[in-house]
Amino acid sequence: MSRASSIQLWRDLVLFDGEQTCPQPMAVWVQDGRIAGFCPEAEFDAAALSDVREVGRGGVMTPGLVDCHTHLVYAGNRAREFEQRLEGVSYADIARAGGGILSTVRATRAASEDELIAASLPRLDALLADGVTTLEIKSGYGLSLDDELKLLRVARRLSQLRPVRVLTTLLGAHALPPDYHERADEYVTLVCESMIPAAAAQGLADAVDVFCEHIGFSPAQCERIFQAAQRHGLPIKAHAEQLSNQGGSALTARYQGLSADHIEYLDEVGVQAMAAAGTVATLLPGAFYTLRETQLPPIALLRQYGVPMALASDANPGTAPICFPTLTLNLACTLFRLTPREALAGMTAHAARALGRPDLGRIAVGVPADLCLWAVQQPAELAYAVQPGRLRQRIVNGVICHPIEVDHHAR
Ligand code: DI6
Ligand code: FE
Repeated sequence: MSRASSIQLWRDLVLFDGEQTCPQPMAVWVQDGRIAGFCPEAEFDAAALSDVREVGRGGVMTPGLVDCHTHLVYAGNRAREFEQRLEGVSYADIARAGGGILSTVRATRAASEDELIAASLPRLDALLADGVTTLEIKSGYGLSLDDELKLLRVARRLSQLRPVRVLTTLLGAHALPPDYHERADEYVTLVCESMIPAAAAQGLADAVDVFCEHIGFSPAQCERIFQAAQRHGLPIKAHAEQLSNQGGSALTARYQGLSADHIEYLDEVGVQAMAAAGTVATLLPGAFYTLRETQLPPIALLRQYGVPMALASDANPGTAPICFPTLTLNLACTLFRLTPREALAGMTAHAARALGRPDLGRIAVGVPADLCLWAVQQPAELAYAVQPGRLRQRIVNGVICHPIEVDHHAR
């Protein structure tokens, strides 16, 4: 472990700062868990720093990856549903028949906190092994007060078991539980008057999310939830325009939402609303891929209006059983035609912004030193090749958590 007050130094790096790649080789140094400085290698003056330890040389350095949309905590799996979809049954039909999200709810309600930790840790470890230093974890497979709080507690506990930052999101309005059949408004009241107040009072949620969709909750129901969240001081976000255009993204923007996520069916009016509010567009190509969706998110409009695009795994048992962040970079480029630079910014600086943490996901003096060192020669390779095992170091708060012998020939 590299700790202590001495300065840790990385030299001769190809540096991606969260927005772009620096044109010349760079040196970066870290002190007390924060980025203390960086400059072109050619201008680096070792004599100007005392008590310096070189801990890496060569390779590509990026901010630690930020996965800003995951449903990582759940029990069971949905391989049978995967087979059904291969036989031609649609995701929406499976959901209407009580499968889909609700089948994971049944398994998750039956699981203890320890069982959920055991089920979730391998997924978390897969994300960390591919460079994640911050992730969001949603509830949403409990759908009762006690079970939703249980999932949020498990998410918080995961952050104590591994060196990673976890932000938690209450997604009580993920699906209507069977006990509230045809009583959706009453369920929304439970979310607003029990779940949100309890999660806020116990410090278990950093944000509130909704599934605004014809198989989820209506815009009017989502709006009640946004208002309740804001009364309790919690920022909001939404699963919006995933399967149809409900105007959920514009609604999210009206409540200064952190992000609108999925957005395949987003229209220009929604894009304009997001641009005006500063709401981030979170793209989830893993779900698009798994569902074999054909409606592309409006990437050209998002670029035109300058809406920041974040990129996330959506790791979940139904629509994105994918815990491989650099594959997500590849999917964004291959399926959505993002540039590798946009994809990387989407999983660093823009994802951090989607979590309300603009201090993360970038390389700047004074920000927390969450970094990755990769055994590749150019940042674009991370999106280009689908290949595990390229992470050399993962640094969280200045601590090297994933130490592999530094390869001086990495670049
Ligand atoms: N949209 C999604 O893609 C996930 N949740 C949501 O609202 C899917 C969750 C699942 O199928 O378990
Ligand atoms: Fe999701």
